[in-house]
Amino acid sequence: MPLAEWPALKRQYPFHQVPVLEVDGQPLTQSNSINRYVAKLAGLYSADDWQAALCDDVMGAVGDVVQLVVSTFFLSDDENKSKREALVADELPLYLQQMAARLNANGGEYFANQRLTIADLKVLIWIKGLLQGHLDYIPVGLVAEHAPELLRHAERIEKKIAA
Ligand SMILES: N[C@@H](CCC(=O)N[C@@H](CS)C(=O)NCC(=O)O)C(=O)O
Repeated sequence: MPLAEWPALKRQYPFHQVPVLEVDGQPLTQSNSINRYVAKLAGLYSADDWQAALCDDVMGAVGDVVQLVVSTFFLSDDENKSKREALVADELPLYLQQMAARLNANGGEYFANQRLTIADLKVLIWIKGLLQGHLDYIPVGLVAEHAPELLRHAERIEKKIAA
């Protein structure tokens, strides 16, 4: 889809945003409600309330930091540069370090439940995005610098889901 078509196309969605998952004619409009729903179907959520809350917490935090980067997408280059440099100096290291600490606090292998959950997948997608080098002014070395544990987590989870 050419980007020029998006402003008209998005009006079909309830909040003029994606993602949207439609199930039996009803839309789910929030990434994390979609994540939770499909994770439950796939056995990647926890039946334990506390472990489920840990999954939710990780998904919410990653959603917040991703939204900070998304908010720079349609800025002028100057504004984009200054906003992203501020993120690189402040919020991105904070979220990377906090997520690494969270992983360590839960045993170092998984974010919750001592097994693969949707929280691991949400973090994996975020980290892969940061490593791709598609985001101007956001150095790819940021993850290695602030959260090497998350690099190892990403490698492990990718291997596990490919197996
Ligand atoms: N709270 C929503 C936010 C979704 C959101 O921000 N979607 C952005 C793309 S990442 C969007 O579709 N924005 C409309 C636009 O770019 O025109 C969620 O967590 O799923």
